[in-house]
Amino acid sequence: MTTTALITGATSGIGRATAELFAKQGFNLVLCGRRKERLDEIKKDLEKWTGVHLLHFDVRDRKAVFAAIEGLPMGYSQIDILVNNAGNAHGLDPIDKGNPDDWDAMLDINVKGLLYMSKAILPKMVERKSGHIINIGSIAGKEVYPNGNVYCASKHAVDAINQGMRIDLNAHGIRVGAVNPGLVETEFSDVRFKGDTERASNVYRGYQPLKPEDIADIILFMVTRPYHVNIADLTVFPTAQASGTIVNKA
Ligand code: NDP
Ligand code: 8X3
Repeated sequence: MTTTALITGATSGIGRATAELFAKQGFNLVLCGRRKERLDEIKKDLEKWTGVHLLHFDVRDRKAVFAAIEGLPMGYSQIDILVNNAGNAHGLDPIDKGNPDDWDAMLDINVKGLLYMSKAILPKMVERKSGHIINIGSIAGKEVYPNGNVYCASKHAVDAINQGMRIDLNAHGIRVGAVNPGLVETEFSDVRFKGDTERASNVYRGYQPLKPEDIADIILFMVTRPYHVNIADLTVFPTAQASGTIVNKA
């Protein structure tokens, strides 16, 4: 039977690269994001390989999340793989100068959005006693770096939720694992620095950052292991990076 995968945040970066790789693998896809035109473009592009169903909502909107999952059409309603990827950093400020709107965005999207998606999809996985959840964490969920405060808190929460899910879903035979990337060149820094493209591209200068395709490869590897193999937690850096704060730049 065809595998169906749902990817949140499929309109750019890691989510988009994963969608493309999964499509080439022949997985049936449910792709989510807020930017509808991007989703339409991606569907057009990937339909040469596989079936694609689009869901257009903000993961912060709990009702919209549940309505979208309940309304999945035949052929897309059995989600075998959930990639909880949607998320971003908003700002990079010392805690006393941080903007509470940025804090709300990071906690609501990166933590609560991930929970809503999982809650909406889990009942059928539990019923079938099978499924695979991949949570996209970060090195920011393993270490705290200067001015990272609330983004790091949101990704530490993802780390805890990943562990908690694995424990609670163990009895149901559901695989749960996290990928925790270091620096990946995507739209991440454009969002973090609110469209300051010069500051954003500086993050990736002077060394070779990871590409979103590098993370997609790892996600594909995780979901294509035999069912008795669950990669629980995986941290990946560009070779030039040694920790959240140590990057060997030219
Ligand atoms: P991008 O900014 O390129 O992609 C983020 C994706 O998340 C977009 O598709 C965006 O879609 C979606 N998204 C953001 N907010 C919402 C929302 N409220 N509702 C629905 N979808 C949303 O960044 P990345 O690909 O880098 O980020 C993907 C994940 O990887 C994130 O969880 C990030 O924290 C994590 N990560 C990134 C690293 C990096 O260095 N780039 C390193 C470690 C982890 P749209 O705007 O269309 O809604
Ligand atoms: C994204 C990587 O180092 O900007 O999670 O936090 S970092």
